[in-house]
Amino acid sequence: MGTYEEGDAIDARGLRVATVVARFNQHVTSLLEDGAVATLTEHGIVGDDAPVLRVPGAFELPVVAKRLAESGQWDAVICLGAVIRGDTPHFDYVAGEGAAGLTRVALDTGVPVVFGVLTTDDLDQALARAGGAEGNKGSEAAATALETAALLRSLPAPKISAKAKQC
Ligand code: INI
Repeated sequence: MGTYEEGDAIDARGLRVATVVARFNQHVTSLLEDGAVATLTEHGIVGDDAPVLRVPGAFELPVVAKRLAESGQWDAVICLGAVIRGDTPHFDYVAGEGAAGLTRVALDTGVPVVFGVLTTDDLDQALARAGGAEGNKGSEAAATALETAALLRSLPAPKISAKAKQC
């Protein structure tokens, strides 16, 4: 069974991973996108196996992630965004509902939906996490997507769906 320790090579062969990027705060999210694409490419996931789609803001990530996850075509969906408190009177709604929506999509569909959304107090903190002093959270989100998808692939297929169980 494919459980990984930090630093282990991930067996990403054959995985197909879609990335959705919020355009809001694009000067930050484009850096997250660069990190995610670089990590996917390092693992050989490129071209039609690694499309990048864009949405207006982080609030729109869940609905697009849901459509992708429900298509059955993707082993994981990476969602990237930047919600910055300083500029955002409705920070809590955008960040909170975005996170809740992505969690729901992952649990409803069984497809890993990775939360690569920065939620910071200011632009400097966001830039530090988008390829600056704190690393690149887009790259980390891609590694998380690959590891989780590879683990799920190694586990037995579900026999009962979450929805059927509730009935
Ligand atoms: N969207 C973001 O991704 N980041 C933000 O910081 C942000 N701010 O500041 O408001 C933001 N707002 C837009 C939001 O995601 C939706 O696109 C909009 O509310 C329309 O639904």
